[in-house]
Amino acid sequence: MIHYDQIVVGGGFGGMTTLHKLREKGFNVHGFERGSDFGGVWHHNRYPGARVDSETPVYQLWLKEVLSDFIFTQRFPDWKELQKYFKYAGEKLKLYDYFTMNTEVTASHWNDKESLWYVSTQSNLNGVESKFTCNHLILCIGFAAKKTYPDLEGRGTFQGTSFHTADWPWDGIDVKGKKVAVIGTGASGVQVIQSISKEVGELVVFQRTPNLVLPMQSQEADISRQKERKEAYHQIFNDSIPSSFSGFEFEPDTRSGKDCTPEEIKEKFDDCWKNGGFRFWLGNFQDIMVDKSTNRAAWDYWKEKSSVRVKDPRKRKILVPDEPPHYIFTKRPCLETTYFESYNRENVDIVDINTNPITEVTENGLITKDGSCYEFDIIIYATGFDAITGGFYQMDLKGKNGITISEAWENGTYTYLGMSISQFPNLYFLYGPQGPTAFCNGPTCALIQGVWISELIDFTTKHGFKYNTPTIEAQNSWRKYIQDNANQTLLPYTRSWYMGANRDGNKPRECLLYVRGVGNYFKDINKESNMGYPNFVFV
Ligand code: N01
Repeated sequence: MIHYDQIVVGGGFGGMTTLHKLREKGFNVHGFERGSDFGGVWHHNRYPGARVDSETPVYQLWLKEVLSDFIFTQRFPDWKELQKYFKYAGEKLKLYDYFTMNTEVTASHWNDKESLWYVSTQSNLNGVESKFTCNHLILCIGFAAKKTYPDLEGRGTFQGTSFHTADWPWDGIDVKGKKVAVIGTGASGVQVIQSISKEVGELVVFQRTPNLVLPMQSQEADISRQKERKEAYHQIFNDSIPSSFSGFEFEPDTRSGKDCTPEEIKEKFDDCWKNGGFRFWLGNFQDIMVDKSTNRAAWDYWKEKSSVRVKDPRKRKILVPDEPPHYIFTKRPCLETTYFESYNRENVDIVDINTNPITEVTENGLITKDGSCYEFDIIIYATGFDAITGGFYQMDLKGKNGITISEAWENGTYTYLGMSISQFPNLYFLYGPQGPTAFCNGPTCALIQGVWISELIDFTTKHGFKYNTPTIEAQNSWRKYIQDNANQTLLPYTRSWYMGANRDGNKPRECLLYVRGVGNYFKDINKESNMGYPNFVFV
């Protein structure tokens, strides 16, 4: 059986960064990626209109070796440009030699006697199963590793074509003139809808919750500025982490909306709206997700801006209701360009499945509670993911004494620093539960967590320890810290994937994210390492 010092699972930003950092330290590290290439979610999410909501240049690997050549042509690159970028970065960093593609990690079991992880894999090409051992296991599986479908009667009986947005057929699908259903209006749904509405014959959108979408505004990348700043990127990025809230090049306004005059509020909102991207959310007043009056002012502004864009009063009421469906930003907004205008087309309709749920999938289409039968050629499930923790549950992951992750998290999610779990020695993860994750530019998280993990591994190895594991006490207080901070925000009021509450089932409702911002997170984790890891046991 082949042995590695470390195995990295996943070849997106997290896996590429971490493997690169471990290799720099001279370890014998190997990675497995279930897709056929690097990219993680950007390998799998290739539906029409898929493009990232985070801006370049910060949305790229923060590794100096790959910061000077690649020029992004789009401010918010689409999946094609991102796939090109990942290929470039994989080649430049010589990562292809260290990753096995098309390979799913099917099980990872800790062996107490040998202090090793036994990792089982299966090839997606020929089904061949293999086993490996390693000292340390790093899960870089992202927060969207497990797709979810609605639990609908007859879902398998549909005779047309149906698929999840994260499984868009590789050779594309011709929607021209077809009758198409989209179920779900999260980021994936919004992008698909605005993209295919012009091509399809008929489109019916089944919406549970209106998406409080934000304007992308300019899509042009500032290429000359990119070129000018290339050499300084590494410094710019590294200098900005310790004070940044979300890893972007803009910061929340340090004022509280509740202390501002209506004129000041309007001026701020206008500015955020005009400049686009996530500014209306993450560059807005610092109390936007905390104070109900500031939050309400943002909703009122959003509603005024959005409602004028939908002509049909019935459709408008579904898309832009009179009252907020939830506190704005307590669900993840997404960026749009022509989302509302799509509904002004005669071939596009919308059904509010909150009041009139889908009751059945038939051979020909869908039936809703009021008895309406809809016939389709294609049903697109834009129904999202068992986010953040789903990827852990779907792996056969066993720690000390054979404990499963479901057993370890039976009473809620417990981690230390959003990177390790106490009964799972030498196991680490990035961009997952109880880290900044959804409130952090992905590559920023990949860098700060990847570096931190590689240093802990280095420390463990250099001191001749077989393994490290955080104490249960440290884990309990980290969980409390996460929940206490989240409880000061408006997040717990809303059923969202941030709260593990976007799907049916018995996942505990709890905030799964670190809400104090990247800068504070950076300080918290570095406090632990600078003090010599006092909350870890080393054996
Ligand atoms: O998934 P979602 P997504 N019956 O969970 C609905 C990132 N991302 O793939 O809101 C009927 O957001 C559900 O309704 P509700 C980004 O972080 C980024 O769109 O739960 N409907 C919702 O409308 C994003 O947030 C980018 O009431 C059901 C939709 O399906 C995250 O990935 C692009 C249902 C799911 O929306 C996930 O986005 C794409 C059911 N049983 C994704 N279950 C960019 O950067 C769920 N829904 C651009």
